[in-house]
Amino acid sequence: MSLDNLPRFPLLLGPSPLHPLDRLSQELGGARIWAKREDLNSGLAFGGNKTRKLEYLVADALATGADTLVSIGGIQSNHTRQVAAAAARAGLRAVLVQESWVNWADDNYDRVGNIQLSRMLGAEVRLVDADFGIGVKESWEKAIAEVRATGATPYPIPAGGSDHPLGGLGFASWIRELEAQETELGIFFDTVVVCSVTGSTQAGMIAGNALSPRPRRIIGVDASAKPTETRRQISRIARATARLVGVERELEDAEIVLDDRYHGGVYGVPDDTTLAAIGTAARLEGMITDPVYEGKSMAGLIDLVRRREIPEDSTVLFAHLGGQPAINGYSSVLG
Ligand code: 5PA
Repeated sequence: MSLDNLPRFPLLLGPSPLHPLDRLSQELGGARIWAKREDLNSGLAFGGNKTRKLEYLVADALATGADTLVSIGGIQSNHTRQVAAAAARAGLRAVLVQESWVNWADDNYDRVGNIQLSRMLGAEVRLVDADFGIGVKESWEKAIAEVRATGATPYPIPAGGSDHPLGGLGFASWIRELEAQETELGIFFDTVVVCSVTGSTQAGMIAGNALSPRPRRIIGVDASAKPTETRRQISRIARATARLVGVERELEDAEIVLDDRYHGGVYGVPDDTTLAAIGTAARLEGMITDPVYEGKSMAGLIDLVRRREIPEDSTVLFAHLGGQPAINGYSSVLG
């Protein structure tokens, strides 16, 4: 099997845009920094990294005769919002389990942002009281069984579309897409900084990188605050995806890099460093990052460039994976 002949249901508008972050680079005084924007990858409900993964999962759902996508996330899950949008586009139903993963006090937290959008997109949203975890959840298994009991055909999509045989494909192809853009622009990004929680975004990149004639450093920034679980999941998905796309060697542990210094202690809660990074990207670049994911990977990028852990002569790419709708549930600390 190779990346070229795996079926995809088209959800993207084309390659996601790339642009330099000149004022941020100048402020930090080291590496040249660019961004690749998954928040601008599609016309579907504000896009994001899951839209790219879902091209493969929705194709599989349609091929296997499923009629209902069943997925899971936190109340402000970006993933479930993108499942809702993809279901609408593909003419499928969506049942979304939204767990209380984050203990956040804004009184509109369960009405605005992602959850509002999922409801507008026609998904059936089920609120469940349960803690954060990237593993298989009982509430999700129950929802799958309930859909089946009604006579419908569920297509189970795990948290983040990650722990699924096709979950790593979207970002293995992202590396291909990036290589074509680099050739066109005459540039090479020696380092990519990417936020990781359920792991298949980074895992796909690692698998795609292993196929590449010119591999680069992929630095994951953990936002799960449970880095042991996230690292284990990245490693498993990267190895499975590598086999699926035809990498003919075992991946080495050194290819799986997850930095656990920037998660702020708790999933879904920004600390002062996260909020400062969000402010810096907004005020220098007009670029919005969210308090759950990209605010944390932006904090990582800023610190790694400042400390020269990403060297001065580097050209580094910030993978912006979306997530902005959640800011509406965080007005007590943002703006
Ligand atoms: C998410 C995930 P992975 O889960 O593939 O590691 O991606 C991390 C990530 N940035 C980074 C944004 C904006 C994300 O939404 N979000 C999850 C969700 O339910 O939204 C899967 C956790």
